Amino acid sequence: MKYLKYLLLMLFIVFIYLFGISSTCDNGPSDPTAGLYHTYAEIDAELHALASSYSAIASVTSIGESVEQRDLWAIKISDNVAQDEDEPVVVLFGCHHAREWISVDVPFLIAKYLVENYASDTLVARLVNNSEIWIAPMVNPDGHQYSVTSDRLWRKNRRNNGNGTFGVDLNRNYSYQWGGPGSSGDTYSDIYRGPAPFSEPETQVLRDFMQQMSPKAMISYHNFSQLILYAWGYTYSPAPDEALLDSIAVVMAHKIRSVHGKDYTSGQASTLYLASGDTVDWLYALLGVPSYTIELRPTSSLRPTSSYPGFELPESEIQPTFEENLPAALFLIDWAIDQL
Ligand code: 0X9
Ligand code: CA
Ligand code: ZN
Repeated sequence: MKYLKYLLLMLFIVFIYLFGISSTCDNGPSDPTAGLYHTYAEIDAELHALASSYSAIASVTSIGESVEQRDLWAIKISDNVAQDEDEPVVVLFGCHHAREWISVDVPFLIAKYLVENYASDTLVARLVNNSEIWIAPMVNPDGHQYSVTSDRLWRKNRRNNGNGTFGVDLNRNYSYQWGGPGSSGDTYSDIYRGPAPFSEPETQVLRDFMQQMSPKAMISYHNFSQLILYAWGYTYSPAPDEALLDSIAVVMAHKIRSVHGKDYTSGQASTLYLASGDTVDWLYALLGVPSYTIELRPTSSLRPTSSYPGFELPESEIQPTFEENLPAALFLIDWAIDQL
């Protein structure tokens, strides 16, 4: 009878041990799931898996770290991928805004499509052979993780503002026209611009990356509203290259519509609303190259309801949203190659 106490103690220890192990497995609190959408851990693993399966044309690099020291992963896709060749660079970004989960999956699926179809598709091969395509599908990993684990509608990064509020809007933190209309100096605001231009490690990383790469074209994916937006966003005045920016946007909209019939409206960003310090204005001011914010599904005419919420695009729409955006991205890469 006196051994029963020890037996129960042993069982208790075994139970605690097993419980501890199960909580570190998939879907435990340390490894959350976003259903069919990709989490940070899944993007990390899958980008590395693509690069190891297709090492001749794909490599993964950490271009820098977030506030909470997560890597900002980018996959480079090109022939002779280990070499920095004299080929036009095209950059695709996803997830400046944490809750915009589809903006992660679309550029990720484009990367996957390019490497998996290189051997069989002559168009893909020509584009990959003649350009250097850099795709960073999750540039706000801390915010995204927070959106998955704690607050689905989180938008900003996870900067501790020091007054009980968190987060800077990365798409208001770029230096060009920083502090202008459509941004806020209030730390609690969802469009808080940060204490200074490029105050955030994420935007510093993206600034340094784009300065080093000198891309010939760029797309930054967001959602929602189905729009293709170009500079300027900080003013209603037209950009010097408005005609070129618009003509490329019109072709991309046409290509998108041809896949599943979805209408993406092209136009100057300020026609949506004025916003200062965004990615597109900064890159266009720096290099004058075609740069776009693509706002993915859903359309804004369907007001969010419990059955069709704006940022929470149903999982069944991940694949079609990728499919319709693929030819638009391929067109922009092709355009960049033609500029040589
Ligand atoms: O407000 C933004 O940063 C973007 N929309 S979102 O709903 N994804 O947050 C739009 C940025 C477009 N740029 C300007 N209007 N300046
Ligand atoms: Ca190359
Ligand atoms: Zn956004």
